[in-house]
Amino acid sequence: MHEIMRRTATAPLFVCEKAASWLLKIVRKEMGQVKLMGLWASPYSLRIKVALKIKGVDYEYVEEDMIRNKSQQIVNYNPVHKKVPVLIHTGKPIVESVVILEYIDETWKGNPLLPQDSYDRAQARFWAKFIDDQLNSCPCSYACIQTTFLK
Ligand SMILES: N[C@@H](CCC(=O)N[C@@H](CS)C(=O)NCC(=O)O)C(=O)O
Repeated sequence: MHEIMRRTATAPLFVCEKAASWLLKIVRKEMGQVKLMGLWASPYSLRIKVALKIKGVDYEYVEEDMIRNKSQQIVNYNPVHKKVPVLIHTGKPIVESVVILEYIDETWKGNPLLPQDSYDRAQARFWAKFIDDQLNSCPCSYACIQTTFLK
């Protein structure tokens, strides 16, 4: 009896979960499969997460262990740098965070990431490059320090 009551109580949750995952599958199919391979503490990965959020793009996130167990997939998808983030859209990998941001902006037109005015765009690009230069010269987070120095 107890088991029947438990099942009855949790059935709506189960149905909701199934419906949500079914809807998610449809949305992903509409947008083309989007997958982000990243590292939780990577500011470069975070950039991509923010851009996808602004664009409202649904995606699958795969956390990579860049310190002890770099996956073969990362090496295959990014053979030049072997780094995250890697964005995979409809099976094709895009690497380098700024390149990925441009790809996202060109692929999903709504909510542009860059300003309309070309001078303002130049300013935004300047700051993006400035941040890149700072991050390159000063390892910015524990995980990045680890991936850089503790190999
Ligand atoms: N210029 C690259 C930098 C990416 C990068 O440095 N990623 C780090 C994590 S923060 C990484 O994957 N490191 C792994 C390694 O050096 O082996 C970008 O903008 O995507």
